[in-house]
Amino acid sequence: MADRLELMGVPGSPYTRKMLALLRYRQIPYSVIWAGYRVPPEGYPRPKVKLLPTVFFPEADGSLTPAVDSTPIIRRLENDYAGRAALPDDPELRFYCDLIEDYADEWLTKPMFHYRWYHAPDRANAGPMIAYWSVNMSSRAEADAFADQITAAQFERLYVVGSNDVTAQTIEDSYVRFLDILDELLQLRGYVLGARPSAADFAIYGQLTQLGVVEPTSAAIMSRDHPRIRAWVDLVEDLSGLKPDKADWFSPEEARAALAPLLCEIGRVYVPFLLANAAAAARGDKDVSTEIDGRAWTQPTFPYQVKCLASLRNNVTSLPEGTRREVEKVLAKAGCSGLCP
Ligand SMILES: N[C@@H](CCC(=O)N[C@@H](CS)C(=O)NCC(=O)O)C(=O)O
Repeated sequence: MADRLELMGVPGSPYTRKMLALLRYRQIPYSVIWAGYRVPPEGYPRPKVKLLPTVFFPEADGSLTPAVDSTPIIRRLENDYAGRAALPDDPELRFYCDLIEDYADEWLTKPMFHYRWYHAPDRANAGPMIAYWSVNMSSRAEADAFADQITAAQFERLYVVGSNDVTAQTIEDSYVRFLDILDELLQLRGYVLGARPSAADFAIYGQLTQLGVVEPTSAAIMSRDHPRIRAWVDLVEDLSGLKPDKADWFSPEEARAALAPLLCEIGRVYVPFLLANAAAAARGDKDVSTEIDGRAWTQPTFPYQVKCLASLRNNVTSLPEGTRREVEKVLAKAGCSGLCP
């Protein structure tokens, strides 16, 4: 099977779904192994950090190297496989692509995890789903026992993404505003950066495969108010037949106008979080305590998201001079100046 890329993941993992949709769009042959680290497949190496999806890259000597973290994996695949790029060449578009992908991976996953475990009807739905995604032939009693265990553990872990009784409204409002903005954006040319999908679309899609389909509360909001987005989630699942063209990307001018509302939303919730998280980490604080969207926000400090901020700032400084000036103006208007070093 060395001519196919193997990856391990579960249907309830937004990052697994992000990766699968990207592989299908890019027409990269793959085999998915539906499994997680609770019952890992025999004979496959384990990565240092056990996250899903895990992609097993074949080496020249026939061995497999496990890799996690969808963002660098997507960049490696852009180098390894030609054509049907998911990253735009234009440096300004590429900057927006990286930023929106990061927001989807790191912020939208807060609504995703919150809706999965915060409200009782959503918890009651998610527990058995996780049990059966993981071991589909379990007896009902075994599945229920596992569901109770995972539900109790995940409910206790809601604080890790910042979900609590004070932030619940902030998180849910941000989901609703995001859907309003995405609905308008998709209406323009079908995808976030024009008439062809990018890593930003696949990152959003991954989170929405859960928020819009699995979690009853957030899925009902999407179906009721944004049927366009609910339909988009089904379409983006398999874009293997789309024929992208270079001219399908927005021009930088089009992108600035089209993306302004989304960038403002990123400036409203995600940038303040990134800045507070990095400041807390720099002080050696184990918790972030700040205000987001007019309400108190508390959660444990996240070292990974300190790296996200550094990487976004590095993207700004690496832009060609003229582009950097334009991007800095766009970011200032959107309340994202914190991303400018
Ligand atoms: N930044 C990573 C995040 C991956 C991630 O957090 N995966 C979750 C599932 S969606 C995970 O593996 N959690 C631990 C587990 O399920 O055992 C990515 O983009 O791939």
